[in-house]
Amino acid sequence: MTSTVELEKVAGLIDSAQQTGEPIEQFGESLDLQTAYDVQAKLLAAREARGEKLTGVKLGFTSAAKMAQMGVDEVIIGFITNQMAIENGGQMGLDRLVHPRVEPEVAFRVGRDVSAGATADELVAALDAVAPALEVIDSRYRDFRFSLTDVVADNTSAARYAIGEWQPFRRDIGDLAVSLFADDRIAEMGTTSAILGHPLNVIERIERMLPVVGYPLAAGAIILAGAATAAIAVNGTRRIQAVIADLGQVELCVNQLSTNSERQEP
Ligand code: OOG
Ligand code: MG
Repeated sequence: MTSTVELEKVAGLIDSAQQTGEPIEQFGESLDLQTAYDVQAKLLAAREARGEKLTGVKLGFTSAAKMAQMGVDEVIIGFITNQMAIENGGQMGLDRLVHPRVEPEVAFRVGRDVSAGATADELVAALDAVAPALEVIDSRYRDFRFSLTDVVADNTSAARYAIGEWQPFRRDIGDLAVSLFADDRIAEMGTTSAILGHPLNVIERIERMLPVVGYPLAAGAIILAGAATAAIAVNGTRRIQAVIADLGQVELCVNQLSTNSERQEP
């Protein structure tokens, strides 16, 4: 599928699903990987036209736990915007979400502008902070099922994110214990080594993938390195917290009164 009309149509369907929380069917074979990234670029353009600002990039499927959970085994890249940001400890509404899940991540902050052609060494040299993060993913496809190209077109299920207190950038974060709590009960445990062996290994992937998508990383941009454990469904949970040993914690509160909850998975 290469025609511009089709590209616009797919992007339009995904964009409206992202805005309304109404699920859509998968596109399947009709999308190849390049077309899926072209759809993603259209989604960003539509959001920017509505006044949203790019805040960074996210990687997906950087851990075996996530690949196994979703049956996809290739690292993918998506974008995040200011509209997706929730402050640490802040409220997340469920309206406009289909069936959100939450996962614990490591976030890096870029301290100065870097170009799309930057090398991994240049990228690492530009990092100035690291923090624990929560990513809320929400596949717009029915039943949270998709192929690799479907999920790329759906901006890698990016929906919301919260970042804990930024710490000065450091490299010794390769094997820190990660815990995910749902209403103060432990839901998932893992280690940052689950993220490609060391979260900093994502930078080399970004070096390779940034030229494909061309998203600029300006000073202050965030890089979400990918989940260290499987994701958990939000469902009726009110408070979700991730703790990363030595790095700190991050949490969000779910506003269960906001609607769309009838569409969530059991
Ligand atoms: C795709 C996004 C994967 C991660 O951290 O691995 C991702 C999905 O699971 O829906 O964000
Ligand atoms: Mg993620």
